[in-house]
Amino acid sequence: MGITTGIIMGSQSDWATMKEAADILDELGVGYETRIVSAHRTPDRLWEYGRTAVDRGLKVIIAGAGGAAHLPGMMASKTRVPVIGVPVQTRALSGVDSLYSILQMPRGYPVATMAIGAAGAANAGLMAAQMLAMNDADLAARVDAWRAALTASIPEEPRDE
Ligand code: RP5
Repeated sequence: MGITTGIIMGSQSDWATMKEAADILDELGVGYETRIVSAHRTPDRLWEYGRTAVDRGLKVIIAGAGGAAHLPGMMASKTRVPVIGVPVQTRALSGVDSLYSILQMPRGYPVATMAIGAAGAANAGLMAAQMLAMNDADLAARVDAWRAALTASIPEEPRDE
Protein backbone atom coordinates (compact mmCIF):
# COMPACT_ATOMS: atom_id res chain seq x y z
CA MET A 1 0.00 0.00 0.00
CA GLY A 2 1.81 3.12 -1.21
CA ILE A 3 1.43 6.52 0.37
CA THR A 4 -1.01 8.53 -1.73
CA THR A 5 -2.35 10.94 0.87
CA GLY A 6 -0.72 13.52 3.05
CA ILE A 7 -2.43 14.55 6.26
CA ILE A 8 -0.85 17.76 7.45
CA MET A 9 -1.77 20.03 10.33
CA GLY A 10 -0.60 23.28 11.84
CA SER A 11 0.05 21.99 15.33
CA GLN A 12 0.17 18.94 17.56
CA SER A 13 -3.04 20.33 19.06
CA ASP A 14 -4.81 19.67 15.74
CA TRP A 15 -4.09 15.94 15.84
CA ALA A 16 -7.13 15.01 17.94
CA THR A 17 -9.27 16.40 15.11
CA MET A 18 -7.15 15.25 12.19
CA LYS A 19 -6.94 11.70 13.54
CA GLU A 20 -10.56 11.37 12.37
CA ALA A 21 -9.30 11.58 8.79
CA ALA A 22 -6.53 9.09 9.51
CA ASP A 23 -8.99 6.65 11.08
CA ILE A 24 -11.17 6.72 7.96
CA LEU A 25 -8.18 6.13 5.71
CA ASP A 26 -7.14 3.21 7.93
CA GLU A 27 -10.64 1.74 7.63
CA LEU A 28 -10.55 2.05 3.86
CA GLY A 29 -7.00 0.83 3.39
CA VAL A 30 -5.57 4.07 2.00
CA GLY A 31 -1.87 4.70 2.56
CA TYR A 32 -1.07 8.06 4.16
CA GLU A 33 1.55 10.01 6.04
CA THR A 34 1.05 12.55 8.84
CA ARG A 35 3.12 15.71 9.36
CA ILE A 36 2.99 18.87 11.44
CA VAL A 37 3.49 21.69 8.96
CA SER A 38 2.72 25.19 10.18
CA ALA A 39 2.22 28.09 7.78
CA HIS A 40 3.46 30.51 10.41
CA ARG A 41 5.84 28.54 12.60
CA THR A 42 7.52 26.32 9.98
CA PRO A 43 7.08 28.12 6.64
CA ASP A 44 10.16 26.49 5.10
CA ARG A 45 8.77 23.03 5.96
CA LEU A 46 5.51 24.02 4.27
CA TRP A 47 7.32 25.16 1.14
CA GLU A 48 9.42 21.99 0.95
CA TYR A 49 6.38 19.77 1.46
CA GLY A 50 4.51 21.51 -1.34
CA ARG A 51 7.54 21.62 -3.63
CA THR A 52 8.08 17.85 -3.46
CA ALA A 53 4.47 16.62 -3.16
CA VAL A 54 3.96 15.66 -6.81
CA ASP A 55 7.35 13.97 -7.18
CA ARG A 56 6.80 12.00 -3.98
CA GLY A 57 3.60 10.57 -5.47
CA LEU A 58 1.03 12.30 -3.31
CA LYS A 59 -2.39 12.39 -4.99
CA VAL A 60 -4.28 14.38 -2.38
CA ILE A 61 -3.40 16.46 0.67
CA ILE A 62 -5.69 16.88 3.67
CA ALA A 63 -4.69 20.02 5.56
CA GLY A 64 -6.15 21.00 8.92
CA ALA A 65 -5.52 24.21 10.81
CA GLY A 66 -7.21 26.52 13.27
CA GLY A 67 -7.51 30.26 13.80
CA ALA A 68 -5.62 32.20 11.13
CA ALA A 69 -5.64 28.96 9.18
CA HIS A 70 -3.36 29.69 6.23
CA LEU A 71 -1.93 26.19 5.85
CA PRO A 72 -4.42 24.72 3.34
CA GLY A 73 -4.39 27.81 1.12
CA MET A 74 -0.64 28.22 1.17
CA MET A 75 -0.21 24.53 0.36
CA ALA A 76 -2.66 24.89 -2.52
CA SER A 77 -0.58 27.78 -3.84
CA LYS A 78 2.56 25.64 -3.82
CA THR A 79 1.35 22.36 -5.40
CA ARG A 80 -1.25 21.21 -7.88
CA VAL A 81 -1.97 18.19 -5.70
CA PRO A 82 -5.59 18.82 -4.65
CA VAL A 83 -5.88 20.18 -1.11
CA ILE A 84 -8.82 19.36 1.16
CA GLY A 85 -9.03 21.88 4.00
CA VAL A 86 -10.28 21.08 7.49
CA PRO A 87 -11.17 24.05 9.73
CA VAL A 88 -10.17 23.05 13.26
CA GLN A 89 -12.56 24.20 15.97
CA THR A 90 -11.07 26.99 18.08
CA ARG A 91 -11.90 28.18 21.57
CA ALA A 92 -12.01 31.90 20.79
CA LEU A 93 -14.29 31.84 17.74
CA SER A 94 -15.55 28.23 17.59
CA GLY A 95 -13.76 27.57 14.31
CA VAL A 96 -15.57 30.20 12.26
CA ASP A 97 -12.20 31.93 12.03
CA SER A 98 -10.64 28.72 10.69
CA LEU A 99 -13.54 28.19 8.28
CA TYR A 100 -13.40 31.61 6.71
CA SER A 101 -9.59 31.54 6.53
CA ILE A 102 -9.69 28.29 4.57
CA LEU A 103 -12.83 28.87 2.53
CA GLN A 104 -12.28 32.29 1.02
CA MET A 105 -9.52 31.50 -1.45
CA PRO A 106 -8.87 33.84 -4.37
CA ARG A 107 -9.65 32.67 -7.88
CA GLY A 108 -7.02 30.28 -9.21
CA TYR A 109 -6.00 28.41 -6.05
CA PRO A 110 -8.90 26.30 -4.81
CA VAL A 111 -9.15 24.49 -1.50
CA ALA A 112 -11.97 21.96 -1.04
CA THR A 113 -13.23 23.07 2.35
CA MET A 114 -14.91 20.66 4.76
CA ALA A 115 -17.09 21.36 7.81
CA ILE A 116 -15.61 22.62 11.08
CA GLY A 117 -14.10 20.05 13.41
CA ALA A 118 -14.26 16.26 13.70
CA ALA A 119 -17.00 15.69 11.12
CA GLY A 120 -15.05 17.78 8.63
CA ALA A 121 -11.89 15.77 9.26
CA ALA A 122 -13.72 12.46 8.82
CA ASN A 123 -15.33 13.75 5.64
CA ALA A 124 -11.92 14.85 4.39
CA GLY A 125 -10.77 11.25 4.72
CA LEU A 126 -13.81 10.05 2.84
CA MET A 127 -13.41 12.70 0.15
CA ALA A 128 -9.77 11.73 -0.36
CA ALA A 129 -10.73 8.06 -0.60
CA GLN A 130 -13.49 8.81 -3.10
CA MET A 131 -11.09 10.82 -5.27
CA LEU A 132 -8.52 8.03 -5.21
CA ALA A 133 -11.24 5.47 -5.91
CA MET A 134 -11.79 6.98 -9.35
CA ASN A 135 -8.62 5.17 -10.44
CA ASP A 136 -8.66 2.21 -8.06
CA ALA A 137 -11.45 -0.36 -8.46
CA ASP A 138 -10.59 -2.21 -5.24
CA LEU A 139 -10.73 0.99 -3.21
CA ALA A 140 -13.97 1.93 -4.98
CA ALA A 141 -15.52 -1.34 -3.79
CA ARG A 142 -14.39 -0.63 -0.21
CA VAL A 143 -15.81 2.89 -0.33
CA ASP A 144 -19.12 1.58 -1.67
CA ALA A 145 -19.26 -1.02 1.11
CA TRP A 146 -18.45 1.63 3.75
CA ARG A 147 -21.28 3.84 2.50
CA ALA A 148 -23.72 0.94 2.35
CA ALA A 149 -22.84 -0.04 5.92
CA LEU A 150 -23.48 3.50 7.13
CA THR A 151 -26.86 3.55 5.42
CA ALA A 152 -27.75 0.15 6.88
CA SER A 153 -26.86 1.37 10.38
CA ILE A 154 -29.50 4.11 10.38
CA PRO A 155 -32.69 2.94 12.15
CA GLU A 156 -36.04 3.75 10.61
CA GLU A 157 -37.56 4.84 13.92
CA PRO A 158 -36.09 6.67 16.92
CA ARG A 159 -35.96 4.96 20.29
CA ASP A 160 -35.67 6.14 23.89
CA GLU A 161 -32.02 6.24 24.97
C1 RP5 B 1 -2.78 26.93 14.22
O1 RP5 B 1 -2.91 27.50 15.47
C2 RP5 B 1 -2.89 25.47 14.42
O2 RP5 B 1 -3.42 24.87 13.27
C3 RP5 B 1 -3.75 25.31 15.62
O3 RP5 B 1 -5.08 24.96 15.28
C4 RP5 B 1 -3.73 26.69 16.26
C5 RP5 B 1 -3.24 26.67 17.68
O4 RP5 B 1 -1.98 26.06 17.72
P1 RP5 B 1 -1.29 25.74 19.13
O5 RP5 B 1 -1.09 27.06 19.80
O6 RP5 B 1 -2.22 24.83 19.88
O7 RP5 B 1 0.01 25.06 18.78
O8 RP5 B 1 -1.56 27.26 13.62
